[in-house]
Amino acid sequence: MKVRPAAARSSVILAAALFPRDGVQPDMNNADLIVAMLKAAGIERGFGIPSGNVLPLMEAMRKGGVEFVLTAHEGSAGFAADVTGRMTDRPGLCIATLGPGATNLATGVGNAWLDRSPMIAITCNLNTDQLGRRIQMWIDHHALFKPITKATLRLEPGRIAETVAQAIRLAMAEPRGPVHLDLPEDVALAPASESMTELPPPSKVPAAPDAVIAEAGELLAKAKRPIAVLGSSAMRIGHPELLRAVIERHNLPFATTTMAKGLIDEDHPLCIGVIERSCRQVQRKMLRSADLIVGLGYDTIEVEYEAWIADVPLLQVDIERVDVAPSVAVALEVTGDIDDSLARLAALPSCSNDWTTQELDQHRARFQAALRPASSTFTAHAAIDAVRRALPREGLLSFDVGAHTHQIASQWTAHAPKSFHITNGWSSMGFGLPGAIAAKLARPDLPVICMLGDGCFQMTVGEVAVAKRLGLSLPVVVLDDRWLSLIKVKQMRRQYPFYGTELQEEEYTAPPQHYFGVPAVEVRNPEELEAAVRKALAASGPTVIEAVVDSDHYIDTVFD
Ligand SMILES: Cc1ncc(C[n+]2csc(CCOP(=O)(O)OP(=O)(O)O)c2C)c(N)n1
Ligand SMILES: [Mg+2]
Repeated sequence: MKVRPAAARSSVILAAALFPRDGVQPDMNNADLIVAMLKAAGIERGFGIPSGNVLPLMEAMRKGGVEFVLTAHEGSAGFAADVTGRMTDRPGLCIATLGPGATNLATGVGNAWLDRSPMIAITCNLNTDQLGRRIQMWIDHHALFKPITKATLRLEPGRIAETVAQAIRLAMAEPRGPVHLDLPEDVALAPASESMTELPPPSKVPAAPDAVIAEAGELLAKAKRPIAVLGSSAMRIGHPELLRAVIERHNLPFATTTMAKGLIDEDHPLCIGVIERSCRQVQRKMLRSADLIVGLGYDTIEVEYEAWIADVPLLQVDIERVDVAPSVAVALEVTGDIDDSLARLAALPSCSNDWTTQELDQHRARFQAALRPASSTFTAHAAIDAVRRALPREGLLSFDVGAHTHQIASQWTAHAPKSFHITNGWSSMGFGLPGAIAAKLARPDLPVICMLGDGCFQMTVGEVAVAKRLGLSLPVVVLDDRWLSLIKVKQMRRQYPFYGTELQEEEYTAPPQHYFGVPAVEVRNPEELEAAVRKALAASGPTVIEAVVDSDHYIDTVFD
């Protein structure tokens, strides 16, 4: 591995990140000062693509010990920064040049905006006196980033340290998200005229009132068939074990959204699986048999409540008020710091209900069977199971957006927080491979796999060269089904003819021997796939494994 070991993984890093009051060397320029402040906040690397305008910042990174990771596309740099933010509990960093660099980067920045990951996105611009003129590549970055960031700030001489400190604090404040900084080249190169600034800890969401917690307890006590649904806000809590404490205290069967998988080990006997993915009707029927839905950190960005809740009353526990259609029966909202709310819910007298172990076991078995229609061919669902078998329990998966997402989300058993990486708010193709690279950089000690559809692979294939350059052991499993299958399924459901969704007309033959020097192998059955993944996990670099699958069963399982 050519990567530096990850730093201590504490969620209180920012609180502890006290900058020296006078950490500015006499020969420091503003780019050096920016890097010194990012480093003091615990940021170890940034992803991006350079231009001449970026070079002063990159040079400062080289000297200042913040690694610059060259990606194949700025969108990937954004996705990688997003996953770094999720994994490390400090802002992920991404960097791009002006104009087209900035617009490419925006795809990854949008991911952090809707999926709520802490991020600092820096664009390196022309000299100050050129801004706003008709000059090659220039556009208004602040207008571009305004709708997809918490703030878009200018880095100005004399205000560099306070602006970076403000950006970090804002990115880390709940709800977390991206902050954009624009750095004109002359500002980067000018001598630093300030001291470093002390960074106060991020603001905390106020606790929910006692009376509301008590009322929530009454609702739980009354319910005979409550079901909890964990969502993506819960991914950012400081103590995920509190989720389990609440679930077990009140004997609550629990489902999750796609992004919340693994927050409680899905082997738990109260786990009923993921909602709104493959075979969602099986899950909807179960959810609608409840007499109370308890949303724990449920963020409607993944899926609106009204899509599945029908008339079951909702008890929502989150950091902010819920966004629902008028049809949703909101019984109570517990709005406040989630760790705090969970701790207090877990301390209430234990509630009992009518669920039986047998009923939950039967449900899980029915759901898992429905996801795997019988077939004599090498199905996508068999490929996903083979990958799960090959990845050790503690391993991490990063995957992509397509019909395979629905199938993976429903089939996969996630065992731990931060082990299952996907975008479901932004839902952008192209997330999987840069996400896997970032996950492996953040946790080089753990096995990581990337799984993605052939359409997503075509979009981001250049990133395998990045994994190779970094010396990352990374199996990249491509589900070769020759279609943008998710859109093909939608065409079928709407009775449109197939048009513009076929990736390749003829059957896949053997892949090329390598992509940019990364070895490629072909597999045609689950046994070959499992063996290839195990071998790739033991390799010192990435391996592309092309699983030639028959995904016809998606029409039975996806968007049912
Ligand atoms: C950037 C972006 N463009 C388009 C889409 C719409 N879209 C969602 S899934 C998908 C097809 C993905 O194809 P593939 O990677 O082969 O996965 P499959 O559906 O075949 O499993 C498309 C085009 C999207 N989500 N993101
Ligand atoms: Mg496909």
